[in-house]
Amino acid sequence: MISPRDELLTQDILRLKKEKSAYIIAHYYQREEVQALADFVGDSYAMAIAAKESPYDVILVAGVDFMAETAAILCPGKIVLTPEPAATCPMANTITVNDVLAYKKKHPESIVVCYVNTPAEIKAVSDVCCTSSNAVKIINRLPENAGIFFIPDQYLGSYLAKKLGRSIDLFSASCPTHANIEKEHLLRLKEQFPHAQVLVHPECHPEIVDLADYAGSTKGILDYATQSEGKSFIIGTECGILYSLQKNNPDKTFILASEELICPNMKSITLDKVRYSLEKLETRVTVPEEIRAKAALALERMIEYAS
Ligand code: CIZ
Ligand code: SF4
Repeated sequence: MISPRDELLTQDILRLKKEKSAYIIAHYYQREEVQALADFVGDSYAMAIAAKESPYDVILVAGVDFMAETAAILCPGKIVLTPEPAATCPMANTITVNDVLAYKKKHPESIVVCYVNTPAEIKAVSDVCCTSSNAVKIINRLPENAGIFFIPDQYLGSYLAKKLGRSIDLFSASCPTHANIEKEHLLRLKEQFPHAQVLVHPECHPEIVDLADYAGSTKGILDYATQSEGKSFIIGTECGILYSLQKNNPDKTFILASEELICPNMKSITLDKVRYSLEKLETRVTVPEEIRAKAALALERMIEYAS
């Protein structure tokens, strides 16, 4: 339910959006009131395509920094705004350019596949990007005998290695939010709701993925729940997804696999900050041209392989 104050803020934002000819793109993990006013809500892959294809000159990205950076990389002529420049992804920030260069020196023939949850300078030293919704497709496009270094999410990487039956070198990072699902708690929920299907994100620990009926990206979870004959689902990803799940499936029941599936960085974007950002056209997200051009190659390759 949206509060009266949020309703006023929403009206202000919609007015400013028109005035500034701006387009608002939000991630599924955003607060409900932010998703509700966005022009487009999606996962990071769909957000990147929406930014690239948007005819608007001003794009406000309601998501963490790598999502706004991706829009800036793909849309060099446009003004890309973030309502909260400090909103970042702790997992994305664990890997350094030196980590990647050191690996490449040791394994010059290997292909570096970079999860979109990375800063621009990491994309710039990678061969191809992927998101959780297209990672299988991307890796299947690589030569069968190629060595692969998947960065930085070790759990998504090991999920892909298992699913595709190929050996993949991994980095050691993982998502602190998805780590909040406890196996014992999930087992209790499964007992309590025996008819519920368990749908989880592959950023979860493998022992959680092993207990699931389905593992996939946010978009994958959304599509699975929408198409399923099932009536109840235990959801193992960030709580913001409940908004779209419930909106698309008003008659189905969704139970979070943990009360702590909250990404504080995603939630740091509020309606007040969105309004300020549009009013002042701040904070603008830019990427130095030398890095942008190289990172764009890895992102464009992802788009080509995924389409
Ligand atoms: O790729 C994304 O948008 C994230 C962070 C999750 C997902 O699976 O969609
Ligand atoms: Fe990063 Fe995890 Fe938050 Fe996604 S949910 S932005 S991976 S910390």
